[in-house]
Amino acid sequence: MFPIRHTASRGLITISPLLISIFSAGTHAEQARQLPEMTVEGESVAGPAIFQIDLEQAPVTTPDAAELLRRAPGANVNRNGPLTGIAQYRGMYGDRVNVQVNGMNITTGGPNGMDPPLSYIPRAQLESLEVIRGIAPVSSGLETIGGTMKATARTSHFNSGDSFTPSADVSVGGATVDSSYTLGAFGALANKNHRMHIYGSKEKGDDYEFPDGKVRPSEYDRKNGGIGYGFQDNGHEVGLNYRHNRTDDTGTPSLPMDIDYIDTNIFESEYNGAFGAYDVHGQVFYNDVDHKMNNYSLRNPPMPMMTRQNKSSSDGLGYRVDAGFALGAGRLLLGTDGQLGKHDATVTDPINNPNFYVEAYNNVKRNAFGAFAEWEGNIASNWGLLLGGRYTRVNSTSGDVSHFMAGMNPAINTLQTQFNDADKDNNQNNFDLVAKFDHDYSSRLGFNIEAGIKNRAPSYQQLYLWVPLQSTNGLADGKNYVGDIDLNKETAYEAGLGLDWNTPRGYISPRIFYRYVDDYIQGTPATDPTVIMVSTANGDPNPLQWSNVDARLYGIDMNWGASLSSHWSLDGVISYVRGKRDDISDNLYRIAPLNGSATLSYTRANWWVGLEGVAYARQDDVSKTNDETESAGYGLANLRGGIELMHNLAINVGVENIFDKQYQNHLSGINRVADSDVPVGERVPGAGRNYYATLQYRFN
Ligand SMILES: [Cu+2]
Repeated sequence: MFPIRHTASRGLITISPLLISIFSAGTHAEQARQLPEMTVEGESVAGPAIFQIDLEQAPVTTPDAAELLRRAPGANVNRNGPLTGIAQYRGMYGDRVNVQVNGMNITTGGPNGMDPPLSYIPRAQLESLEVIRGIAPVSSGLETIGGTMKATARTSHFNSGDSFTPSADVSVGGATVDSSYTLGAFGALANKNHRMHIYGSKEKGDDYEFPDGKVRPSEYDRKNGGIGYGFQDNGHEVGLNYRHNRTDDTGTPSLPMDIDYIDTNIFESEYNGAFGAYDVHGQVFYNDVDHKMNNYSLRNPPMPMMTRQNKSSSDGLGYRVDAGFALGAGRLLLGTDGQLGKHDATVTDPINNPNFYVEAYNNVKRNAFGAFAEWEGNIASNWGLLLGGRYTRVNSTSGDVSHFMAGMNPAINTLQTQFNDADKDNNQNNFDLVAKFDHDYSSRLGFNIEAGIKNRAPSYQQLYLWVPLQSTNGLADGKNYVGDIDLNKETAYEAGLGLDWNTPRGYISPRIFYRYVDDYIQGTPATDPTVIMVSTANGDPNPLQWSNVDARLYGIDMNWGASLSSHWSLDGVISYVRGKRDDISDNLYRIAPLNGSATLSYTRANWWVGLEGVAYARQDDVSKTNDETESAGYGLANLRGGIELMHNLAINVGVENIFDKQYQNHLSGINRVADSDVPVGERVPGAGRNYYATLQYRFN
């Protein structure tokens, strides 16, 4: 996202400094600097519609930005590897959550979710990470059934003068638990008309330690960088940005293979400007991904002759044009957007069998086109309304596939022929509706109520996986899956209630929600004997097939805090969600258990210290269908601190998991690697005691 978005008037409402200081948990120096820029898109009156994660409290050495989601109410992360964090919000994850990077939807390249959107902004380059609370406005994305999150990378900003002023930022960090280091650098040059910047980061870590040994493979190696330019004159601004990501050997112990490399180019362009009473915004972006993964570079294959490699490539083109203008006691935003994605993936065996190949996906296309209208304003004194409607058309199709065994193996031949003879088009019409009411009961108490209908068309894996494989966008349940070309879209009916109570001494913002999902897409036991035969030969006699079922998700999440004295404060987050099938008696898979965290902070002008407690309850509401195992609860303690040594030099230090506790987070996957200190079939344990330090130098 380009900086003009922070000041443009298209539906952005600056919230009061009081609310900002209340809802941003920490009150650290870094954050205080960012406060004046903060705006809220969405609700207008009572409470924070967006939860902005406090980056200052979290170490720069955490390589994966998705890890920070645990700090937002209702949010969490499904972890399959150190750089492979899949965003979860209120029990939905993967394609269901609209995760935007600089306002873009990245067309990711890993058919098993190895490069989720947040993997494209390394922690060291992250400027902000926001979670829209509750039902996401229809303007926030094409498909937002599971909510919207926004990650924004550092960028350059215009200043007020004619002469160019430089600014720079360098950070260095290290952590003991995985012997890792992080390097980040950002430089910018700007005047009132031009701005330009260049940036880069590198992170490298070894297999991390837990109290009983090491998790193998959990090493990582990522380089990410780019350049950007912006021009503004007379109220019009254009921005351009190019980013390149190169991930090399990185473990994903919960998946059948590890990352060999991920090579991604991202091109962004954006326009903002005013035409009379109309604020116009447009963006066009493109990305391509070249990706290889295998089961022999970082681990031993399950059997010596079973070496496998998967090469995949994807590219995506996205656009958006919207215009906002005053209408009644509010503003109307009209827009159109689109996302065109293409995917290919082929499994080979370059080590033991050069003839081996399976086209898992060939020339798969998923094109979404949308249009929306959203009005936001006051409908009475102390009553605010956001009302939006959207239509999105999603067209998916696939090319023909082939398998090297089709000529010899009648079962594979049957599956291949069935798929190639089928009409592979799947077209969906999604109508979304959202209404959010806000009521200011008093200056300290506000209520909100919201309802929405949201849709999601099936993902390409759910439609076009024709041969039983573990290709599920990172479910990591160890099951073979096949798709179904005739899947219907999912439709969620959701309602939520919340209140925001703020006083100078404390605040609390609970939200409760209930969501019924008609035609929820879930793997159910495959019944086609040919599928079962091929899957059995492939190691899983009980494959699943993507199907439309029904589901319910409900829960409560909140942030809260208390100001204990002028220097002491206590802030926390609690999240609870329950996910159930509605057609049979079963639970949804990989749902975060009840969890919470609280930080006791002591803050002075130039330094702060925080003692953080994190607690997860046991999860015994597990999915029988996905053979999900239960997990035990646990508690962790972390100690963090920061100091500004000089005006421009800051040091952050900390120790995480102080008591070196052995624990397994429910959302970390099941270990599939034999040559690890974790038994195969056990949930991957969390990291042991970790000391970290980062040093950041800013020049501006
Ligand atoms: Cu992959």
